[in-house]
Parts: sequence; structure tokens; C-alpha cells
Amino acid sequence: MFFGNKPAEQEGRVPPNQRVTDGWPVLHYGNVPYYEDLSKWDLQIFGQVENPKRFTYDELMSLPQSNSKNDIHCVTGWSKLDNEWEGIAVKDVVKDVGIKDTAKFVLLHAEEGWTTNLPIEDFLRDSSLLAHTHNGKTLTPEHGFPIRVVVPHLYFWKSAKWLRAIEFRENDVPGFWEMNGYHMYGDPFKEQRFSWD
Ligand SMILES: Nc1nc2c(c(=O)[nH]1)N[C@H]1C(S)=C(S)[C@@H](COP(=O)(O)O)O[C@H]1N2
Ligand SMILES: [Mo]
Repeated sequence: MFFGNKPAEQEGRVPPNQRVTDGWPVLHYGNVPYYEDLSKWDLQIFGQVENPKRFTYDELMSLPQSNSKNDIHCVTGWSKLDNEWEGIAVKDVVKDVGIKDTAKFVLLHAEEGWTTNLPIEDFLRDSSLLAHTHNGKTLTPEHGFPIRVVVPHLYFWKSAKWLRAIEFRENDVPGFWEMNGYHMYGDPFKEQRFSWD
């Protein structure tokens, strides 16, 4: 906790009405999946692509590895700074699928049918990662093991844990929280928390 001015290194990094936490809260709807056997896990890419694709866990992990460091902002009001992620850059994952010109949005599908939507150009940013490691440690089941999305410039609910499929779409459809009133885009610096913001 701090009083008065923010430390200089936080200046401009913490969106309005967010508090910085050193811990890492766990937040989701539904059950945490526990995988005993990753040979049954896969990641599908489908929709507006020339070559729909299915990655096994080993195939995905054999792609080039990337690192990124960024801040995350949960719509419930906590921010966590300086997260170091390791994983596979989204642009490397989608390299060979041949995204069609008709693709304008992405719907991310997680375990238990949980979904979230975002514009394709946000998903395809260089900073978007399919992460397996956070601050040097393999993700715990609660935080998204084996693979979670990290799209750091949007509220953290767009960063699907337990990712299982990436759907490229012509039109925007609301995902799970978006159907329940959360914003279709979710820029934390514009405080786009709810659909009416
Ligand atoms: N599959 C799935 N991913 C999810 C969610 C969820 O309910 N299901 N909740 C989102 C929300 S609201 C937040 S803030 C972050 C929380 O991630 P954490 O538990 O690792 O902090 O996950 C996001 N990803
Ligand atoms: Mo959240």
C-alpha cells in the first residue's frame, strides 16, 4: 500500500479506478479443469480460415517460444504490474492457417463452453500470447494451465484461461461475460467495463 503520490514507475500505467495488487487473485466462472493426461488436450483453429488446424499439446509447444512483460487489469478493480509471460506468440500460432479477408473478429473458446470476443486486430497484435508460464513458473490449474491467452491491452477477462479453440468470424458476437453486460471491447484506460460505458 502507498499514500500520496504513486511511485514514478507506476505513472500512466494504472488505469482509472484500479488498485495495484502484489498478489494474484483467481477469478473465473465455472470449474477449474485438472488435466492428468495432456495427450487428450488439443487446440483448434477454425472459422474464416483457409486451413483449419488442430494442434496437439506437443505440436503447440514445439512452435517458437516468446516472452513478454506487461500489466494486467481486471474489471473488478485490481491491476497487477510487471507480469513476465512465456508462451507462443499468437502470430506464430496462426501463421499457416490462412486467415481470410472476411475474418473481422475472434471468439475464444475455453473449457466448459466459456467464450470471449475481440476484434481480430487486437488478437493479432505482437503483444498477444498463448502463455504457459508466468514469472518463471508453469501456470497453475487455477490460472489457466496448460494454455491461457494474454491480451494485455484489454481488461483481463478477454484473456481466456484453459483455451481450447480460436474461431475467426465475420461478425462480432458476445462471449460469456459480454452476454452478461460486460463491454464488447473493454479498454481499461477508457473504463469500458460494462455495455453502457
Ligand atoms: N476460461 C475462462 N477464462 C477466464 C475467465 C473465466 O471465467 N473463464 N475469467 C476472466 C477474468 S474475469 C479474469 S480477471 C481473468 C483472471 O485470471 P486469473 O484468475 O489468472 O487472475 O481470467 C479471465 N479468463
Ligand atoms: Mo476479471
